[in-house]
Amino acid sequence: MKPSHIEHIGIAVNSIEEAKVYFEDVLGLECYAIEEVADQKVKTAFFMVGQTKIELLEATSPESPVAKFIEKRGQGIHHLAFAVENTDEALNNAENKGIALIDKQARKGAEGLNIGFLHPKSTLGVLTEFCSK
Ligand code: CMX
Repeated sequence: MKPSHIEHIGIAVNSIEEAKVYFEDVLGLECYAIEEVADQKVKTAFFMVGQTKIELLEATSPESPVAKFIEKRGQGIHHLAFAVENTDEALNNAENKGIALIDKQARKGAEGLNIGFLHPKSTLGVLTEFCSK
């Protein structure tokens, strides 16, 4: 059940086009994929740093969790995603230990990964995601 590594760090941004400039020109990272995840109402852009990714998140609708987040808190770190062997098992394990789940079961996220979220109220204010292949 122990996560193998931090799969990605999600950062909420107003505009991927504008935010990309910092990651590319200042940090020298390469944006290797841009993908819309309709289910989550976001557009995503990915950069690799070692075995961890930076995931930029731009809302595609005012009802997107990312739009609500930016409205309340402004741009910034939105969530932390752990790579696990099996997302459903990791969610079950967390629930059995009293953690409130956002997703009872894994669903498909960016890059075809199986993803599931834990509620930030149960995880020290940090929206937490499990990801597995
Ligand atoms: N990190 C920490 N706290 C967060 C948060 C975040 N990313 N987003 C919301 N919250 C907090 C709010 O600040 C608020 O706290 P207070 O009650 O103290 O004010 C509380 O959660 C409720 O916030 P809300 O704006 O009323 O939003 P909702 O309850 O409607 O939704 C959440 C919050 C976390 C359940 C929702 O954003 C969610 O389901 N997130 C998971 C899915 C997601 O974020 N998808 C986008 C990324 C997808 C991807 O990576 O592919």
